[in-house]
Amino acid sequence: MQQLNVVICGFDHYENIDVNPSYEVPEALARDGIGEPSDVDDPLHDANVSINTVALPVSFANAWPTLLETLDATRPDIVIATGLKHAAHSVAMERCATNLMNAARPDADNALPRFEPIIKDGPAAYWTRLPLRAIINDFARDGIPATLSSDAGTFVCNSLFYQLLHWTATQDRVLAGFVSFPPINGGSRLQNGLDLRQQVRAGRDVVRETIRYYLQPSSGDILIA
Ligand code: PCA
Repeated sequence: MQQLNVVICGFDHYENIDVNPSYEVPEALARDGIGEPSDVDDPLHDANVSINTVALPVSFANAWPTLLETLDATRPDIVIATGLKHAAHSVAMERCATNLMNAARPDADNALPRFEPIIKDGPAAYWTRLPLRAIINDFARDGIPATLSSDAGTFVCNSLFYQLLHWTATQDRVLAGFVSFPPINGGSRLQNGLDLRQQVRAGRDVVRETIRYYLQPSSGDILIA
């Protein structure tokens, strides 16, 4: 049985959103777990999974240091970062993070960076190594509306994701990704969105597929940074 440590982070308070899926989904997964293996051949049988969560400030300066504290304390094998996309109608799996901050509104510290790199002289972008194809297939099976997204914008979500992948590139064997959730529908005037159960299910699919891929990578070098 292999011990696998998973960190799932979200944002603690976001504008005037009452129930933030990027806070609720990590909490639900830590509380309720990721479910049973699906059949006898499922690699999930071989994993003893522990999940840690952390809620981050919507701050260019402080989101990443707060996550890094948890990473240093828990030494995870898998890191799933999450955020909220107001205008989204589906769960978006982010494919890459770009080295750009360009805020249209101030963050929690009133910072408003315009066309600035996140890491001076850093690569233009980093690709995630999450098994996006398998995840999207699971979403289809579970009836979860989903998209592949080419970036998480230019606000704090993208900045956090870029710094996470920059850090991941220095680690031996860590898989990291970013999930953008739509608003939770039902309780507000927002027309777009998905109910919380669907979003928790999406989060569970992401973690389950990433663990499977971690244990049985489909290509020999895929986890080598
Ligand atoms: N969404 C914002 C920051 C925090 C969040 O959940 C963004 O799109 O960058």
